[in-house]
Amino acid sequence: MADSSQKRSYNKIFSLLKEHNKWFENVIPLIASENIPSPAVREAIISDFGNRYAEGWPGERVYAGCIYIDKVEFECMALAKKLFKATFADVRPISGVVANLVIYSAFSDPGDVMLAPSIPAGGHISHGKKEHAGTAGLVHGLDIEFYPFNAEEMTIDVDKTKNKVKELDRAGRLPKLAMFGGSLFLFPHPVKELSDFLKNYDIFINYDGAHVAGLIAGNQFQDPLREGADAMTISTHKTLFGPQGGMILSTEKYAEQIKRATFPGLTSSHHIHHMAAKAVALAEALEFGKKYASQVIKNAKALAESLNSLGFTVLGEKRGFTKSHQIAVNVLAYSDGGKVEANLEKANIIVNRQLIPGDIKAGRNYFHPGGIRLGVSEITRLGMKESEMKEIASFIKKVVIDKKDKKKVVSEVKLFRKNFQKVHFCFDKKLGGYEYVKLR
Ligand code: DSN
Repeated sequence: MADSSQKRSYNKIFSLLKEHNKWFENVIPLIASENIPSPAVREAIISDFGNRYAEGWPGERVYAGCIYIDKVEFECMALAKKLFKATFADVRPISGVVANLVIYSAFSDPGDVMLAPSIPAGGHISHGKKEHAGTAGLVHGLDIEFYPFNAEEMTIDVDKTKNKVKELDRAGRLPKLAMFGGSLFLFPHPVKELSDFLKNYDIFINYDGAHVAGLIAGNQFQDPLREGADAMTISTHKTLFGPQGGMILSTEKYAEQIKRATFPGLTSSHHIHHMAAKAVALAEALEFGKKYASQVIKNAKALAESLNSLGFTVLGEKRGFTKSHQIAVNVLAYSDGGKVEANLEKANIIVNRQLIPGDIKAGRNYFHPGGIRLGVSEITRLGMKESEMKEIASFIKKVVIDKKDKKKVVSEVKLFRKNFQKVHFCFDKKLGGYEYVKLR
């Protein structure tokens, strides 16, 4: 029946989807873990691949119907290996968390110790302890030890880490895994400085490049696989501008363990439409990735410097604020990260609250942490450059410091966004970045 409650729900869902797209045409999207894919990536996502299973390795599937899927997956693996200069790529993990879980399952046992960054020091929830419901502790039973962190340098402390490993060894708790990388990630981690030391203890080194994969691909950050990491797990939708998903890069030496842990260990369907879209994004990254990553880093630095000059306390000042796509700001002078996030959202500026070093000791929690985290990946993909970063910093100041009327700021943001609707750094840009596609 045309006016049944289910038909009303059905219509409501589509109108909410459209409203969301419309809203995002008019916001400043500064979530560091997000990006906007190209129209080509969106086309791959809506293909029939999304309705199929392809369990196993291409060419050795345990499902029929995979003739074309296999061809695309071989292409995807070849592109991934070329982009990251890796001899092995597993493109099947459906997220960064699953990719990390593959590494835990392949190279450790429950009860083993893993070194990882704490969350206020940039660690991701998937590196976390059982008592915090972190994936490593809760799902795989790993016993997490945090790296000593230097808050002024905003990175892992090399000498203190060496001492900690020696102490853990003396206590009979030598780590099996060392996890670098994470979520709040302003500066490269000391992989080069620590890899020989860790390898002397037979510790498997994984680098979580979820956030910085696009910067690594564009040769604008560190190069973990050349610096001593045994494997690198990534997300395919942050600075690497593909569909939501994960991936693992490594060497042939570890291929069989990784393959088995991915399937049958941690995936059945590996979301084949996203695998195809990953291949498209990898091709785009090979063509445009260097220019994109270099503009991302210039934009992040420009935004950090503008915020600092307007009076904000931007972390990492001693090292020039950032060398990645991210900026972290201590907002305790104005309120807390949760309230600032909510106020900025009312002004159409979308950021994350962020736990920062010192928060836990001071009794602050994730709902009301001391900081916010900003990322410039998406606004760079929309074609913004350094001069736009100055304008964005001034919008943020109007809301957070000057407490201006947020509705007025919304109008200004809408005007500002008018010229930035297409996705750049891709082969085809016919469709607007947030243009709603109706298939019905
Ligand atoms: N929580 C997101 C991050 O910012 O890292 C994605 O996992």
